[in-house]
Amino acid sequence: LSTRASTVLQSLGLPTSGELAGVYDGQWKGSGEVMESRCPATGEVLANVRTASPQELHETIEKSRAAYRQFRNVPAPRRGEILRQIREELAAKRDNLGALVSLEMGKIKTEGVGEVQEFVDICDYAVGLSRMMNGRVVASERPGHVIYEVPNPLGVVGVLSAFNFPVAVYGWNLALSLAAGNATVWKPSPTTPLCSIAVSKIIAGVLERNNIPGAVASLVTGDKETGKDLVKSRDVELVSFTGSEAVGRNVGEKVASRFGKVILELGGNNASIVMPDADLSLAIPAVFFGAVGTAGQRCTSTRRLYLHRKVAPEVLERLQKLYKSVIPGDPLAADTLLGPLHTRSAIKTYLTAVDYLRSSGAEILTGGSKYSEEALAPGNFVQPTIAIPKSPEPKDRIWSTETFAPVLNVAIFDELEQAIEWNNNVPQGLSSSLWTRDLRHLGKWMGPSGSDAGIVNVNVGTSGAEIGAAFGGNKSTGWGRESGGDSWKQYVRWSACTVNYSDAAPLAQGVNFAA
Ligand code: UN1
Repeated sequence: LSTRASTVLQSLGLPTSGELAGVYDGQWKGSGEVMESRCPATGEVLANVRTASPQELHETIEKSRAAYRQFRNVPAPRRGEILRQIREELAAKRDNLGALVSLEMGKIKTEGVGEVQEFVDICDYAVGLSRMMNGRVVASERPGHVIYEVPNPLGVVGVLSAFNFPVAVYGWNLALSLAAGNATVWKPSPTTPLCSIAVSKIIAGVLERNNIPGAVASLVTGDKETGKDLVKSRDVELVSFTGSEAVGRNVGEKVASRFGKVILELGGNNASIVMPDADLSLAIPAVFFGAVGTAGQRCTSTRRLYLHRKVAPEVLERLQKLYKSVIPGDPLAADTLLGPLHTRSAIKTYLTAVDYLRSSGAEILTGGSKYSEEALAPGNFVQPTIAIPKSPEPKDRIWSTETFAPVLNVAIFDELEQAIEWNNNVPQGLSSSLWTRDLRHLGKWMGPSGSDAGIVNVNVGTSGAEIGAAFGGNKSTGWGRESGGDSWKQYVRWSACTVNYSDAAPLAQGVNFAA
């Protein structure tokens, strides 16, 4: 292993040779296939991970069920105290974990560290929540009666997370699920097993010290089949899935067919709209971060840019300057702004998208190919690209499909209504952003005829949401909500409890059933 990689692994107590156990249910194991973790910047194999056999997955779910039956009786504030300890451990290892995210996923260090911070933040949120998961007292129409709406723990939560946020998205789910009194089984992306092992080790240590069964936070690394089996299991009450629309459709159908609960976080295809009255010194850097940050591999990445005709030339000129200043390279190096795409095959996705742009008559303003520097050749580096497609028509696949790479498509508009229509006329509905200082535009944008996305920002880019609000998208993004807001309410089972304190037993709605 290179010194670069072994320093990161050692800082987290991960072995630098041999095979790692990729399954945890109170004990570390893994007798399924061996999976490679590969560094997207160098191509180096970072680790070989022993994944879950079908039998081990089955046993893990059983152990998590048993753990849930015990854990649901632990008082919620006590569960919060465990989350507080997890938070402390994560914060203490924030830098090292952030570096591991960079090493294995490929995002630059500040974003890797930011992702761990996001987990810390949601832990803080869930600690508070553990004393605030309040039900309701409802007025009864009957004398001497009262109705309580009571949230109780739900059961086992299956979390299937994606490569692009290998730590934070699990964090959102774990924190709420644990506060709610559930057990989770985590199936991470097959290409980021090290992040999941490092995080699970931290959590396991805290659970152990608190005499809580480790299967409250189980881990099953594996491939598609492992994911499918987890999704199918009737012993998993809630499946939280982050990933592509195609897989998400399958997951949704499978879970619905067994009457399970599901949270879907699928593709985004997010637009920024710049009005002529916008403060361009704020808008331009934000679009730059939204489109180029994480090498365009956030669900929330800016993929469409709608510019008012009056500001289009200036915005494009200034944006291109920023694009030209991008330094690609080792995501762990301090001055790097652009890391690699996560997988080799993503290069092909990128090149196919650019080819289609060219062949359909788009103008490529900047970027449009792989980097030719020899030093970058072992990694999956592609140039951030700005294109002006020939037609602004949202139905064209250029506008209607999500390409998980740094490609920004631009169109020019004259009226806000036109831009909002373009913003909305795609299948996805995750994030959207309007740049304006005019209150009237803001009202339109946030109101009934405004953006139909789940995230509707003003003078804030499409990506980089805080944890406090519910995160998620509408339409083909799957309508899921995670993280803050009311998301926690999905991780509990609600009971409507009508209690009669009186000496009579009247029926509701005045029904008379006397013999
Ligand atoms: C994702 O891309 O799957 O809003 C999650 C953001 C991050 C989370 C992104 N807080 O960009």
